[in-house]
Amino acid sequence: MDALAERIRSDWQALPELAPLAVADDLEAISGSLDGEALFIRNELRSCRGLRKLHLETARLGAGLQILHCVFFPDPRFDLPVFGADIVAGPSGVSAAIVDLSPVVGVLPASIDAALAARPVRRYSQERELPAWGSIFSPYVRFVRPTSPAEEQDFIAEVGEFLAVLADAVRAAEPDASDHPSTLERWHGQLRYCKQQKQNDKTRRVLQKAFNPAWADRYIEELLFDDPPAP
Ligand code: BLA
Repeated sequence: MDALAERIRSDWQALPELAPLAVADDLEAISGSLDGEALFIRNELRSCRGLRKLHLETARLGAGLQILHCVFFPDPRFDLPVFGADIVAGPSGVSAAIVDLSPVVGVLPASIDAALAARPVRRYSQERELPAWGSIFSPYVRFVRPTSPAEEQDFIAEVGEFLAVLADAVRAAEPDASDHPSTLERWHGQLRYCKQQKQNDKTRRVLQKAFNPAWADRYIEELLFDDPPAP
């Protein structure tokens, strides 16, 4: 978890015009307790040229559960995919590790598709099945349960590869006008991405249990998958 968070933080430093993005005071560092166990969530937000919101959440919920959640949402004026990663670890190790560059208009931009296709193929002993709402992900999505330190390192390397492909695309991308039909189509695609992610009951249940249902709903609606503002 810590190695991956460091990897993401160092990779986003290289993005053009990286700037802090405001996060509500009560959502930046959240602590609470559940059955006497400490809960802690840290949220880091940035923006850069081409990406409207870069979000890294690191959470420790009780002694058992550690979560890394990361989404980079594109500025809809740019033809860029959504970067997403989610790692969930329990006392017995990482149970879910997922990373993707997800298209917002059905298919990935051709140069990104080609770059992802050209990556070395990595195999994991336990590949996992995507839930139905996972139709938003690209054909290159990785969803695995790493079962050894070597597989964990492989997964971190893969996240680095996805981020490198995105960083190249960010540097090359030129914006369309705010009222361009492609911009509007990509904005609608991002709304759909957020709507699908909100169907992940596992995220909602964990947050509801650790905090309370109203707080969990607000957290999901306002920070994790808030609707993108109209371009
Ligand atoms: C699964 N997400 C999970 C699980 C938990 C969370 C507990 C179940 C773990 C397992 O099946 O082994 C919990 N994830 C959280 C919480 C946060 C979080 C509390 O991010 C708080 C911030 N989820 C995302 C993003 C992706 C994602 C960005 O937030 C992908 C890009 C994917 N998480 C994802 C998927 C599953 C998952 C696909 C498996 C869901 C399933 O099998 O039904």
